[in-house]
Amino acid sequence: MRARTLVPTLEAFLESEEAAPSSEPPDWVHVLTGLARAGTRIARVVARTGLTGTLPRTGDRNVHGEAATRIDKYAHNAIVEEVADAEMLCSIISEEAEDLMPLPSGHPDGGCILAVDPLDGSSNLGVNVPVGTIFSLLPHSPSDDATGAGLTLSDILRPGRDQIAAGYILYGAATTLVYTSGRGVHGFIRDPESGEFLLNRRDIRVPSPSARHYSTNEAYTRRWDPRQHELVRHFKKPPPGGAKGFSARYIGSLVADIHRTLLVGGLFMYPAFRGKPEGKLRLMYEAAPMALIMEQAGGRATNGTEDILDIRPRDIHQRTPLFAGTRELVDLAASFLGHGERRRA
Ligand code: P6P
Repeated sequence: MRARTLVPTLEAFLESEEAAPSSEPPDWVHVLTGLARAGTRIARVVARTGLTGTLPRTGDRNVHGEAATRIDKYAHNAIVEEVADAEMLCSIISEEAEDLMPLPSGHPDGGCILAVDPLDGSSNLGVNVPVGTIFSLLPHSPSDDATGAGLTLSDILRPGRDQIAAGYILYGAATTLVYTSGRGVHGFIRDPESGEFLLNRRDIRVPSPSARHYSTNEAYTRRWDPRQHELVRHFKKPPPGGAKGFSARYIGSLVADIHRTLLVGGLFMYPAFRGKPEGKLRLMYEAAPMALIMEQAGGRATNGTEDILDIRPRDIHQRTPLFAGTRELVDLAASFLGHGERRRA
């Protein structure tokens, strides 16, 4: 029998990579392993969506007026249950909850806030398109009331550069967990036999030169700013000297589009446009975690001109335009959209 090469599980990797020698791993690791347990539960329900009818509308609407489905609620509840025991956690921001969710009173004094989109893109499940959970861990000063009720806005509304860790779980052909704690980006695949998340990509880097992909929903072309028009027209121009041109790639599921961009490069764009003056994507639990992943992998993420990680949120559900991917392509976008000099990719 071929010896199975021993690859570290998520827990073993965290213990060896995130803990100082001969000491306990930092408490946020318990939140991450809790998210992995929730991801396992969510993956099972996602895989059976077609059989169990978990997609129908619950009849209520989420905080943004979008029709919520049973599986969105399930994902939110699974995450809250699985991370609630983490000693480190003091409060949760969720796309599925209007306000900050303080943890049950008497919860041990936590050291971080979890901002999460429990199941981004769930409307795609009906046609079996990959969807995902996006998470961000932010610090908060332990002196505050541990139940989270006493948290101050300045504790919660922190720029993405303050994140302790961030990442996503992609429910696709394989269930993949990707995270960073500021020391590189690492990818794990869930082994259906053992149920363990096994390391399959250590220190992921956005390739350069990257795939010549641009990724955006061109149905909104009529509503774009003229500079956005010019940028996409630039991608469509035949390159000089017969060099390879750009291809369009757009799945319409943020975690899937970002995961492809992380692994092969390119430029993902969800710009602001007429009718969506701040774009569609959420800053704290979609753009900021993806921005930390991209920067840690050698890429970049902006709102078109300003780094996402430098933006201080005004409210927990604030939206932002997002341009993320290969550094030189994000810089190129900024040269079209900002006031910098025009550059050619
Ligand atoms: P559009 C899914 O609904 C989502 O929130 C993201 O996953 C995705 O990137 C975006 O919306 C797609 O939006 O307007 O292109 O359908």
